[in-house]
Amino acid sequence: MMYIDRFTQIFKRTFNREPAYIARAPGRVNMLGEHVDYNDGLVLPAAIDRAVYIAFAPAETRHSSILAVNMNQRVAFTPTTISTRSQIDSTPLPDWARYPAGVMWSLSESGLKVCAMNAVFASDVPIGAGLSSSAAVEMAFTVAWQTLGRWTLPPMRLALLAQKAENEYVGVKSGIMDQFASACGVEGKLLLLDCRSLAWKTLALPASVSIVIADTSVRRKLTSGEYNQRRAACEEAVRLLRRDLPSIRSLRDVSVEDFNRLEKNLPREIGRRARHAVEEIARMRHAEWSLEAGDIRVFGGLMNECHASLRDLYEVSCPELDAMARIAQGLEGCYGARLTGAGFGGCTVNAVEKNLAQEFSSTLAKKYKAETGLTPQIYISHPSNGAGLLRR
Ligand code: NG1
Repeated sequence: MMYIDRFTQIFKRTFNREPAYIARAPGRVNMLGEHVDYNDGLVLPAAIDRAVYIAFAPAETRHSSILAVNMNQRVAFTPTTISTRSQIDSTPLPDWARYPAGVMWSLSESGLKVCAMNAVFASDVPIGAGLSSSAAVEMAFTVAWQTLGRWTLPPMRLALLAQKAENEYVGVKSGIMDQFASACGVEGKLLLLDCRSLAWKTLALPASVSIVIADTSVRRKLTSGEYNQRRAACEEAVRLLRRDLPSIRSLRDVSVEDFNRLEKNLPREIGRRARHAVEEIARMRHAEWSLEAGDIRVFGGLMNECHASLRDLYEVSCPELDAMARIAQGLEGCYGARLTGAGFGGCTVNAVEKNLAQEFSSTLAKKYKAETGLTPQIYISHPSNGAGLLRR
Protein backbone atom coordinates (compact mmCIF):
# COMPACT_ATOMS: atom_id res chain seq x y z
CA MET A 1 0.00 0.00 0.00
CA MET A 2 2.84 2.31 0.93
CA TYR A 3 4.25 1.71 -2.53
CA ILE A 4 1.05 2.66 -4.30
CA ASP A 5 0.78 6.04 -2.57
CA ARG A 6 4.46 6.81 -2.95
CA PHE A 7 4.46 5.87 -6.60
CA THR A 8 1.39 7.82 -7.45
CA GLN A 9 3.08 10.90 -5.97
CA ILE A 10 6.41 10.36 -7.74
CA PHE A 11 4.62 9.66 -11.02
CA LYS A 12 2.53 12.85 -10.68
CA ARG A 13 5.63 14.90 -9.89
CA THR A 14 7.50 13.45 -12.87
CA PHE A 15 4.80 13.43 -15.55
CA ASN A 16 2.20 15.96 -14.27
CA ARG A 17 -0.63 13.46 -14.32
CA GLU A 18 -1.97 10.39 -12.52
CA PRO A 19 -0.57 6.98 -13.49
CA ALA A 20 -3.11 4.89 -15.39
CA TYR A 21 -1.96 1.61 -13.81
CA ILE A 22 0.29 0.11 -11.17
CA ALA A 23 1.76 -3.36 -11.60
CA ARG A 24 3.91 -5.62 -9.46
CA ALA A 25 6.34 -8.38 -10.44
CA PRO A 26 7.98 -10.48 -7.71
CA GLY A 27 11.50 -11.81 -7.29
CA ARG A 28 11.89 -15.50 -6.60
CA VAL A 29 13.63 -17.93 -4.32
CA ASN A 30 14.59 -21.39 -5.52
CA MET A 31 14.05 -24.17 -2.96
CA LEU A 32 15.78 -26.93 -4.96
CA GLY A 33 16.94 -27.75 -8.50
CA GLU A 34 19.91 -25.39 -8.77
CA HIS A 35 21.87 -24.89 -11.97
CA VAL A 36 19.65 -27.36 -13.76
CA ASP A 37 17.21 -25.07 -15.61
CA TYR A 38 19.70 -24.87 -18.49
CA ASN A 39 20.18 -28.67 -18.36
CA ASP A 40 16.49 -29.31 -19.14
CA GLY A 41 16.00 -30.26 -15.47
CA LEU A 42 13.32 -29.71 -12.85
CA VAL A 43 13.31 -26.67 -10.56
CA LEU A 44 11.29 -25.68 -7.51
CA PRO A 45 11.09 -21.90 -7.13
CA ALA A 46 8.47 -19.71 -5.47
CA ALA A 47 7.65 -16.08 -6.22
CA ILE A 48 8.41 -14.07 -3.08
CA ASP A 49 6.93 -11.09 -1.28
CA ARG A 50 9.69 -8.78 -2.53
CA ALA A 51 8.96 -7.22 -5.87
CA VAL A 52 9.34 -4.56 -8.52
CA TYR A 53 6.49 -2.02 -8.58
CA ILE A 54 5.77 0.07 -11.65
CA ALA A 55 3.36 2.98 -12.15
CA PHE A 56 2.70 3.73 -15.80
CA ALA A 57 0.55 5.41 -18.42
CA PRO A 58 0.63 5.81 -22.21
CA ALA A 59 2.98 8.63 -23.27
CA GLU A 60 1.89 11.42 -25.56
CA THR A 61 5.40 11.53 -27.00
CA ARG A 62 6.94 9.07 -29.48
CA HIS A 63 9.50 7.96 -26.91
CA SER A 64 9.13 6.03 -23.65
CA SER A 65 10.32 7.83 -20.56
CA ILE A 66 11.29 5.72 -17.56
CA LEU A 67 12.37 6.78 -14.07
CA ALA A 68 14.20 4.22 -11.88
CA VAL A 69 13.51 5.38 -8.33
CA ASN A 70 16.28 3.24 -6.80
CA MET A 71 18.88 4.77 -9.13
CA ASN A 72 17.26 8.20 -9.28
CA GLN A 73 17.87 8.15 -13.03
CA ARG A 74 15.56 8.77 -15.95
CA VAL A 75 15.96 7.48 -19.50
CA ALA A 76 14.12 8.11 -22.77
CA PHE A 77 14.22 5.73 -25.72
CA THR A 78 12.32 4.54 -28.78
CA PRO A 79 12.40 1.20 -30.63
CA THR A 80 14.90 2.79 -33.04
CA THR A 81 17.34 4.13 -30.42
CA ILE A 82 17.43 0.87 -28.46
CA SER A 83 18.76 -1.00 -31.49
CA THR A 84 22.01 0.90 -30.85
CA ARG A 85 21.57 0.69 -27.07
CA SER A 86 21.17 4.43 -26.82
CA GLN A 87 18.67 7.08 -25.76
CA ILE A 88 16.94 9.74 -27.83
CA ASP A 89 19.77 12.19 -27.06
CA SER A 90 22.30 9.55 -28.31
CA THR A 91 23.79 8.91 -24.85
CA PRO A 92 24.23 5.20 -24.04
CA LEU A 93 21.56 3.38 -22.03
CA PRO A 94 22.71 2.87 -18.44
CA ASP A 95 23.02 -0.81 -17.39
CA TRP A 96 19.69 -0.97 -15.56
CA ALA A 97 17.84 0.42 -18.59
CA ARG A 98 18.91 -2.53 -20.72
CA TYR A 99 16.18 -4.57 -18.99
CA PRO A 100 13.18 -2.41 -20.00
CA ALA A 101 14.80 -1.72 -23.40
CA GLY A 102 15.38 -5.47 -23.83
CA VAL A 103 11.73 -6.16 -23.11
CA MET A 104 10.68 -3.52 -25.65
CA TRP A 105 13.00 -5.13 -28.20
CA SER A 106 11.79 -8.68 -27.48
CA LEU A 107 8.10 -7.74 -27.71
CA SER A 108 8.62 -5.79 -30.94
CA GLU A 109 10.62 -8.70 -32.43
CA SER A 110 7.62 -10.94 -31.74
CA GLY A 111 5.32 -8.54 -33.60
CA LEU A 112 3.49 -7.32 -30.48
CA LYS A 113 2.26 -3.74 -30.21
CA VAL A 114 4.58 -1.75 -27.91
CA CYS A 115 3.27 1.73 -27.05
CA ALA A 116 5.34 4.67 -25.87
CA MET A 117 5.05 4.71 -22.08
CA ASN A 118 5.75 6.95 -19.12
CA ALA A 119 6.80 4.84 -16.16
CA VAL A 120 8.23 5.05 -12.66
CA PHE A 121 9.52 1.87 -11.04
CA ALA A 122 11.25 0.74 -7.87
CA SER A 123 12.26 -2.56 -6.37
CA ASP A 124 12.76 -4.06 -2.94
CA VAL A 125 14.35 -7.21 -4.38
CA PRO A 126 18.03 -6.99 -3.41
CA ILE A 127 20.29 -6.82 -6.47
CA GLY A 128 22.84 -9.59 -7.11
CA ALA A 129 21.51 -11.67 -4.23
CA GLY A 130 20.20 -14.68 -6.18
CA LEU A 131 16.58 -13.52 -5.85
CA SER A 132 16.12 -12.61 -9.53
CA SER A 133 15.87 -8.87 -9.33
CA SER A 134 16.45 -8.66 -13.09
CA ALA A 135 13.66 -11.09 -13.99
CA ALA A 136 11.32 -9.05 -11.77
CA VAL A 137 12.16 -5.86 -13.70
CA GLU A 138 11.66 -7.65 -17.01
CA MET A 139 8.31 -9.09 -15.96
CA ALA A 140 7.08 -5.73 -14.62
CA PHE A 141 7.76 -4.09 -18.00
CA THR A 142 6.32 -7.04 -19.91
CA VAL A 143 3.06 -6.70 -17.97
CA ALA A 144 3.07 -2.91 -18.42
CA TRP A 145 3.49 -3.09 -22.21
CA GLN A 146 0.93 -5.88 -22.43
CA THR A 147 -1.57 -3.66 -20.60
CA LEU A 148 -0.98 -0.61 -22.78
CA GLY A 149 -0.89 -2.67 -26.00
CA ARG A 150 -4.21 -4.33 -25.09
CA TRP A 151 -2.99 -7.78 -26.03
CA THR A 152 -3.07 -10.70 -23.60
CA LEU A 153 -0.78 -13.70 -23.52
CA PRO A 154 -0.58 -16.54 -20.99
CA PRO A 155 1.96 -15.94 -18.17
CA MET A 156 4.35 -18.63 -19.45
CA ARG A 157 4.46 -16.94 -22.86
CA LEU A 158 5.22 -13.60 -21.15
CA ALA A 159 8.03 -15.31 -19.22
CA LEU A 160 9.53 -16.63 -22.47
CA LEU A 161 9.44 -13.13 -24.01
CA ALA A 162 11.21 -11.71 -20.94
CA GLN A 163 13.79 -14.51 -21.07
CA LYS A 164 14.45 -13.65 -24.72
CA ALA A 165 15.14 -10.06 -23.61
CA GLU A 166 17.64 -11.31 -21.02
CA ASN A 167 19.32 -13.85 -23.33
CA GLU A 168 19.47 -11.88 -26.56
CA TYR A 169 19.39 -8.18 -25.61
CA VAL A 170 21.01 -8.05 -22.15
CA GLY A 171 23.27 -10.97 -23.16
CA VAL A 172 22.98 -13.29 -20.12
CA LYS A 173 22.31 -16.89 -21.16
CA SER A 174 20.01 -17.64 -18.23
CA GLY A 175 17.45 -20.45 -18.15
CA ILE A 176 13.69 -19.93 -17.88
CA MET A 177 13.33 -20.44 -14.11
CA ASP A 178 13.46 -16.80 -12.95
CA GLN A 179 11.02 -15.26 -15.41
CA PHE A 180 8.72 -18.28 -15.03
CA ALA A 181 8.56 -17.90 -11.23
CA SER A 182 7.98 -14.15 -11.44
CA ALA A 183 5.24 -14.65 -14.07
CA CYS A 184 3.48 -17.73 -12.71
CA GLY A 185 3.83 -17.43 -8.90
CA VAL A 186 0.94 -18.73 -6.78
CA GLU A 187 0.24 -17.43 -3.28
CA GLY A 188 1.45 -19.88 -0.63
CA LYS A 189 2.83 -22.42 -3.14
CA LEU A 190 6.09 -23.72 -4.55
CA LEU A 191 6.20 -24.19 -8.32
CA LEU A 192 7.58 -27.41 -9.79
CA LEU A 193 8.66 -26.67 -13.36
CA ASP A 194 9.95 -29.11 -15.95
CA CYS A 195 12.33 -26.87 -17.89
CA ARG A 196 12.17 -29.15 -20.94
CA SER A 197 8.43 -29.47 -21.48
CA LEU A 198 7.57 -26.28 -19.54
CA ALA A 199 4.83 -28.27 -17.78
CA TRP A 200 4.40 -27.14 -14.19
CA LYS A 201 2.34 -27.68 -11.09
CA THR A 202 2.21 -26.35 -7.56
CA LEU A 203 3.46 -28.12 -4.46
CA ALA A 204 3.32 -26.90 -0.89
CA LEU A 205 5.55 -26.99 2.13
CA PRO A 206 3.70 -28.28 5.20
CA ALA A 207 1.72 -25.45 6.85
CA SER A 208 4.01 -25.62 9.89
CA VAL A 209 7.10 -24.70 7.85
CA SER A 210 8.38 -21.20 6.95
CA ILE A 211 10.79 -20.14 4.24
CA VAL A 212 13.61 -18.04 5.68
CA ILE A 213 15.89 -16.15 3.30
CA ALA A 214 19.30 -15.18 4.69
CA ASP A 215 21.28 -12.63 2.71
CA THR A 216 25.01 -12.97 3.41
CA SER A 217 25.42 -9.33 2.31
CA VAL A 218 28.21 -10.54 0.01
CA ARG A 219 27.46 -9.61 -3.57
CA ARG A 220 28.58 -11.84 -6.34
CA LYS A 221 31.54 -10.93 -8.47
CA LEU A 222 32.49 -12.21 -11.92
CA THR A 223 29.31 -14.25 -12.00
CA SER A 224 28.35 -14.05 -15.62
CA GLY A 225 31.74 -15.44 -16.68
CA GLU A 226 31.60 -18.22 -14.10
CA TYR A 227 27.94 -18.87 -14.91
CA ASN A 228 28.63 -19.22 -18.61
CA GLN A 229 31.63 -21.49 -17.85
CA ARG A 230 29.38 -23.83 -15.83
CA ARG A 231 26.94 -23.95 -18.72
CA ALA A 232 29.77 -24.70 -21.12
CA ALA A 233 31.07 -27.52 -18.86
CA CYS A 234 27.63 -29.15 -18.89
CA GLU A 235 27.43 -28.87 -22.68
CA GLU A 236 30.90 -30.39 -23.03
CA ALA A 237 29.89 -33.29 -20.75
CA VAL A 238 26.88 -33.98 -22.99
CA ARG A 239 29.11 -33.95 -26.07
CA LEU A 240 31.56 -36.44 -24.50
CA LEU A 241 28.88 -38.68 -22.99
CA ARG A 242 27.20 -38.97 -26.40
CA ARG A 243 29.98 -41.33 -27.49
CA ASP A 244 28.40 -43.93 -25.20
CA LEU A 245 24.87 -42.56 -24.98
CA PRO A 246 24.16 -41.28 -28.51
CA SER A 247 20.53 -40.40 -27.89
CA ILE A 248 21.06 -37.90 -25.04
CA ARG A 249 20.17 -34.26 -25.68
CA SER A 250 21.13 -32.86 -22.28
CA LEU A 251 22.22 -33.99 -18.81
CA ARG A 252 18.51 -34.50 -18.08
CA ASP A 253 18.74 -37.66 -20.17
CA VAL A 254 21.59 -39.22 -18.14
CA SER A 255 20.67 -41.50 -15.22
CA VAL A 256 22.80 -41.57 -12.08
CA GLU A 257 23.64 -45.23 -12.88
CA ASP A 258 24.87 -44.43 -16.39
CA PHE A 259 26.81 -41.46 -15.05
CA ASN A 260 28.53 -43.58 -12.38
CA ARG A 261 29.63 -45.99 -15.12
CA LEU A 262 30.79 -43.33 -17.59
CA GLU A 263 32.25 -40.55 -15.43
CA LYS A 264 35.73 -42.02 -15.86
CA ASN A 265 35.63 -40.97 -19.54
CA LEU A 266 35.28 -37.29 -18.64
CA PRO A 267 38.01 -34.81 -17.61
CA ARG A 268 37.81 -34.47 -13.81
CA GLU A 269 36.42 -30.96 -13.61
CA ILE A 270 33.79 -31.59 -16.29
CA GLY A 271 32.89 -34.79 -14.42
CA ARG A 272 32.31 -32.92 -11.15
CA ARG A 273 30.13 -30.30 -12.82
CA ALA A 274 28.06 -32.89 -14.67
CA ARG A 275 27.66 -35.06 -11.54
CA HIS A 276 26.07 -32.13 -9.73
CA ALA A 277 23.53 -31.64 -12.53
CA VAL A 278 22.71 -35.36 -12.92
CA GLU A 279 22.30 -35.89 -9.16
CA GLU A 280 20.41 -32.64 -8.66
CA ILE A 281 17.84 -33.65 -11.27
CA ALA A 282 17.48 -37.01 -9.45
CA ARG A 283 17.14 -35.14 -6.12
CA MET A 284 14.28 -33.18 -7.59
CA ARG A 285 12.35 -36.42 -8.20
CA HIS A 286 12.76 -37.34 -4.54
CA ALA A 287 11.79 -33.83 -3.55
CA GLU A 288 8.52 -34.09 -5.45
CA TRP A 289 7.63 -37.34 -3.67
CA SER A 290 8.68 -36.03 -0.27
CA LEU A 291 6.57 -32.87 -0.57
CA GLU A 292 3.60 -34.84 -1.88
CA ALA A 293 3.95 -37.08 1.17
CA GLY A 294 4.36 -34.03 3.45
CA ASP A 295 7.77 -35.30 4.59
CA ILE A 296 9.70 -32.12 5.36
CA ARG A 297 12.60 -34.00 6.97
CA VAL A 298 13.41 -35.82 3.74
CA PHE A 299 12.96 -32.60 1.75
CA GLY A 300 15.23 -30.66 4.13
CA GLY A 301 17.88 -33.37 3.83
CA LEU A 302 17.80 -32.95 0.04
CA MET A 303 18.33 -29.19 0.47
CA ASN A 304 21.41 -29.88 2.60
CA GLU A 305 22.76 -32.36 0.02
CA CYS A 306 22.21 -29.76 -2.69
CA HIS A 307 24.30 -27.21 -0.80
CA ALA A 308 27.17 -29.68 -0.40
CA SER A 309 27.01 -30.50 -4.10
CA LEU A 310 27.03 -26.82 -5.15
CA ARG A 311 29.98 -26.26 -2.82
CA ASP A 312 32.09 -29.32 -3.65
CA LEU A 313 31.13 -30.39 -7.18
CA TYR A 314 29.73 -27.34 -8.94
CA GLU A 315 31.96 -24.95 -6.96
CA VAL A 316 29.63 -21.96 -6.98
CA SER A 317 29.58 -21.30 -3.24
CA CYS A 318 31.79 -18.95 -1.23
CA PRO A 319 32.98 -18.97 2.43
CA GLU A 320 30.12 -16.70 3.58
CA LEU A 321 27.40 -18.84 1.95
CA ASP A 322 29.01 -21.95 3.44
CA ALA A 323 29.08 -20.34 6.90
CA MET A 324 25.43 -19.24 6.62
CA ALA A 325 24.28 -22.72 5.55
CA ARG A 326 26.42 -24.56 8.11
CA ILE A 327 25.30 -22.41 11.04
CA ALA A 328 21.63 -22.72 9.99
CA GLN A 329 21.85 -26.51 9.62
CA GLY A 330 22.93 -26.74 13.26
CA LEU A 331 20.06 -24.64 14.66
CA GLU A 332 16.87 -25.95 16.23
CA GLY A 333 13.88 -26.03 13.90
CA CYS A 334 15.94 -25.95 10.68
CA TYR A 335 15.10 -28.81 8.29
CA GLY A 336 17.35 -27.71 5.45
CA ALA A 337 19.59 -24.81 4.38
CA ARG A 338 21.40 -24.12 1.15
CA LEU A 339 22.56 -21.38 -1.15
CA THR A 340 19.90 -20.25 -3.61
CA GLY A 341 20.29 -18.87 -7.14
CA ALA A 342 23.50 -18.75 -9.12
CA GLY A 343 25.83 -18.61 -6.06
CA PHE A 344 29.15 -16.76 -5.50
CA GLY A 345 27.41 -14.62 -2.86
CA GLY A 346 23.83 -13.62 -2.21
CA CYS A 347 21.35 -15.62 -0.15
CA THR A 348 20.67 -18.96 1.43
CA VAL A 349 17.17 -20.41 1.68
CA ASN A 350 16.08 -22.28 4.77
CA ALA A 351 13.08 -24.48 5.58
CA VAL A 352 12.31 -23.79 9.23
CA GLU A 353 9.63 -24.84 11.72
CA LYS A 354 7.19 -21.90 11.72
CA ASN A 355 6.99 -21.29 15.47
CA LEU A 356 10.80 -21.28 15.75
CA ALA A 357 11.41 -19.10 12.68
CA GLN A 358 11.84 -15.79 14.57
CA GLU A 359 14.28 -17.26 17.04
CA PHE A 360 16.09 -19.12 14.25
CA SER A 361 16.49 -15.86 12.31
CA SER A 362 17.91 -13.86 15.21
CA THR A 363 20.29 -16.63 16.32
CA LEU A 364 21.47 -17.15 12.73
CA ALA A 365 22.11 -13.41 12.33
CA LYS A 366 24.07 -13.26 15.59
CA LYS A 367 26.21 -16.32 14.91
CA TYR A 368 26.87 -15.34 11.30
CA LYS A 369 27.99 -11.88 12.39
CA ALA A 370 30.22 -13.33 15.11
CA GLU A 371 31.89 -15.65 12.60
CA THR A 372 32.25 -13.39 9.57
CA GLY A 373 32.01 -9.84 10.95
CA LEU A 374 29.25 -9.14 8.39
CA THR A 375 25.70 -8.02 9.16
CA PRO A 376 23.22 -10.21 7.28
CA GLN A 377 19.62 -9.42 6.30
CA ILE A 378 17.27 -12.22 7.26
CA TYR A 379 13.60 -12.36 6.24
CA ILE A 380 10.80 -14.79 6.80
CA SER A 381 9.30 -14.98 3.33
CA HIS A 382 5.95 -16.06 1.98
CA PRO A 383 5.27 -17.36 -1.56
CA SER A 384 3.32 -14.74 -3.50
CA ASN A 385 1.30 -14.45 -6.69
CA GLY A 386 3.05 -13.79 -9.99
CA ALA A 387 3.30 -10.52 -11.95
CA GLY A 388 0.14 -8.54 -12.58
CA LEU A 389 -1.75 -5.27 -12.26
CA LEU A 390 -2.46 -3.99 -8.77
CA ARG A 391 -5.18 -1.60 -9.73
CA ARG A 392 -6.76 0.07 -12.72
P1 NG1 B 1 20.08 -15.86 -10.33
O1 NG1 B 1 20.76 -16.28 -9.12
O2 NG1 B 1 18.73 -15.26 -10.08
O3 NG1 B 1 20.91 -14.99 -11.22
C1 NG1 B 1 20.72 -17.74 -12.13
C2 NG1 B 1 20.03 -17.87 -13.48
C3 NG1 B 1 18.91 -18.93 -13.42
C4 NG1 B 1 19.44 -20.26 -12.89
C5 NG1 B 1 20.19 -20.00 -11.56
C6 NG1 B 1 20.88 -21.23 -11.03
C7 NG1 B 1 20.26 -15.60 -14.38
C8 NG1 B 1 19.58 -14.30 -14.66
N1 NG1 B 1 19.49 -16.57 -13.85
O4 NG1 B 1 19.79 -17.20 -11.21
O5 NG1 B 1 18.34 -19.11 -14.72
O6 NG1 B 1 20.27 -20.90 -13.83
O7 NG1 B 1 21.19 -18.99 -11.69
O8 NG1 B 1 19.97 -22.26 -10.76
O9 NG1 B 1 21.43 -15.76 -14.66
